[in-house]
Amino acid sequence: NVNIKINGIELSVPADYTVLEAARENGIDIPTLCYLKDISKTGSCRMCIVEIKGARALQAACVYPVSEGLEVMTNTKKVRDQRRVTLELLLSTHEKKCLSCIRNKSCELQSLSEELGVDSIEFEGDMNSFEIDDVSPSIVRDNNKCILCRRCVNMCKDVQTVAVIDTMQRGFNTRVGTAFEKALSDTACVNCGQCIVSCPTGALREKDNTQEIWDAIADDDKYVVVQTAPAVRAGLGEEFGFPIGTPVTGKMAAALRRLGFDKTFDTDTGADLTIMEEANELLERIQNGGKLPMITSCSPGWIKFCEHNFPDFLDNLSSCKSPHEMFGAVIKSYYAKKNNIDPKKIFVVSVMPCVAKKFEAGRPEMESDGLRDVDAVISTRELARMIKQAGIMFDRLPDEEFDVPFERASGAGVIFGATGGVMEAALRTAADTLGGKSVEEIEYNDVRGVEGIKEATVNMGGIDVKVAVAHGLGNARKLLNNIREGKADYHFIEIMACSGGCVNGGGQPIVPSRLKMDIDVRTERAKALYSEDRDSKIRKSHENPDMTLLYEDFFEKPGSHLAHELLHTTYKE
Ligand code: HC1
Repeated sequence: NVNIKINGIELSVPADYTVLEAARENGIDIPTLCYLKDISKTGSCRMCIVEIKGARALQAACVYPVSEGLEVMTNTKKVRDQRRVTLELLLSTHEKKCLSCIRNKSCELQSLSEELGVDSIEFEGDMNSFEIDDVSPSIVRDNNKCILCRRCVNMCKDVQTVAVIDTMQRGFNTRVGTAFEKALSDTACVNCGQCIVSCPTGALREKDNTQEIWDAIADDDKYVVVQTAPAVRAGLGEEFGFPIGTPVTGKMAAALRRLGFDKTFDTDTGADLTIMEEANELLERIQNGGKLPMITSCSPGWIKFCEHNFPDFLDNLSSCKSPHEMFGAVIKSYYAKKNNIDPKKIFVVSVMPCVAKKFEAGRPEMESDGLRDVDAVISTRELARMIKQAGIMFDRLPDEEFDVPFERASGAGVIFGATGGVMEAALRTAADTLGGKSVEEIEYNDVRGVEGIKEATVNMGGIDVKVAVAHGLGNARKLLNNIREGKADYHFIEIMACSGGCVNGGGQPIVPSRLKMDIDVRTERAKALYSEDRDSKIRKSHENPDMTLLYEDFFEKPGSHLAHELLHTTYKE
C-alpha cells in the first residue's frame, strides 16, 4: 500500500491503484465519461481531471497512478470550471434532441450536464451531419450523437476481438466507423450489441421492433404467443427501480399477460428441450466417435463469430437450434396441433436479453415447414418500454405463473442465462444418463463465475468428460486457438458471445459506467438465476414432466427424425 491524501484526507491504498480507483473506493466520486472499468481507459475525455500537488497541468484521474505521498484535489474551482468547459465543448457538436432520444434519462452526457451545472450552452459549434446506419437487424448507429469516447471501439476490438469499428478521419471530421464506411451489417459484426451497452449516449441503440409487436397484438387474426429468455427476469426489474440482481419472474409474466399476448410462455422450457437434444447429441458423439469437442450453439453472436473467424470449427457446433427457436418451432407444430390453431396465424415473439437474437430469428436456417420459428424479437429494454407505454405499474403487479401447458421449467433451464449455465444444465442430464442413476451432486461450481475461461473434468459412468466454458468472444478466440494449436482438448465446450453470458447481453438494461465501478453486474444478475434454480422443485431438464409428455406425445425420443426436422440445423461455410 501507499499513503496518499485526497482532498486533505489521509488514505492508505493499494500501490497499483489509479487516483480514480483510490477516490471511488473511499467514497469520493469523480465524474467520468470515456472510462469503462476493465474495458476502456484512455484518459481522453478529460472529465475526470483532478489537481495533483506539484504537477503543472490538471491530470486525468482514470489513468494517473497513485504513489507514496501523492496529494490530490478533486473538487477545486479550477477543476470544476475546466470540467464544465470540456463538457460544454462536447455538447456544442452534439445533436441535442434529448426529448426524443432513446437514452433520455439514461444518457451519461445528460446526467453529467445536470451534475456539473451546465444550464446554458456557451459554444454553438458547427455540426457534422452523419447518415444513420440502420440496415442491421440488430444495431442502429447514429454518429450525430457520438462523443468519440471510444468505449464501443475498445469493447469491440479488445474484449470481443471483432474489431469492425474504429475511429477514422481527423480533427473535426473524426468519427467512429467501419472500414470503407460500410453498413455494419456488411461487416463481420456479430450483432452482440456490447457496443450499445458500452455507449454513454444514444449513438448506438437496438433496432426497435416494438411497433411490430403492438400491431400483431392488435390484429384479431393473429394468435400472438410470447416467450421470455432466462436472463430477462434477472434484468427487467432494473428498468422499474428494483436493485440489480432482483428476479422479477412473476411480475414479468403478469406484465406480459396485461400487454395482451394470447399466451405467455417461458423460454426456459425451450432450454430444457435443448438440453434433452444436446445431451443426447453429446453422448452420441462421445460413444460413436463423432466430431469433438462439441460446442454449444445457442448464442447467435458466437455462431456468426465462428462463421467469420473459425470456419474450421463449424462441424463442432451442436446441431441444436437455440432454445427460443426450438420453442418457436414447438409452438407452431405440437402446440398448434393440440389446440387446433392454424400455425400460419401464430405469431411468436421472443423477449431476449440479446440483440443478436433479432438477427438469428431472420436466418434462413430458422424455419420449419415454410414458417419462421420466431416472428419477432424484442430486447429486455424494448419490453420495459412497452410496459411503460401500456401504463402498467410494474412494481405493483402481482406475481403470476406462465401459461399452461408449459408453466413448468427446470432450474437447469433457468441457469442458461449465466455463463456456464448451459454446460451445467447439460452435465446434470448427461451424468444421469451415462451413470444410469440420478446423481445428487448437481451444482458444478467449476463452471460457474466470471473467470474468462473455465475448465472441469467430470467423471460420468466411468468416462472422464473434459469440458470448458468461455464467455466474451476474446476468450472464445483464445480457447479455440489453443485447440487449433493442439494445446488443449475437450469433449464439450460452452461459448457465449457476451461476457458473463446472457445476463450481460446487449439487450439488457443499461447500467451507468460509474455504477459498474462498484459492482459486477454479471455476478449480481447471475445470482438471481442461481437462486431461482435453488428454489426449483425440478432442477434437471429430463425430470421436467413437460419434457416427458412432449416426447411421449410428439417427438418420441431425443434425436428422432421429427426432432431433427424441427429442432436441429447446420451452419455451413
Ligand atoms: Fe440466452 Fe438462450 S440462454 S441464448 O443466453 O440458450 O439471449 O437468457 O434465451 O435461446 O434459453 C439469450 C438468455 C436465451 C436461447 C435460452
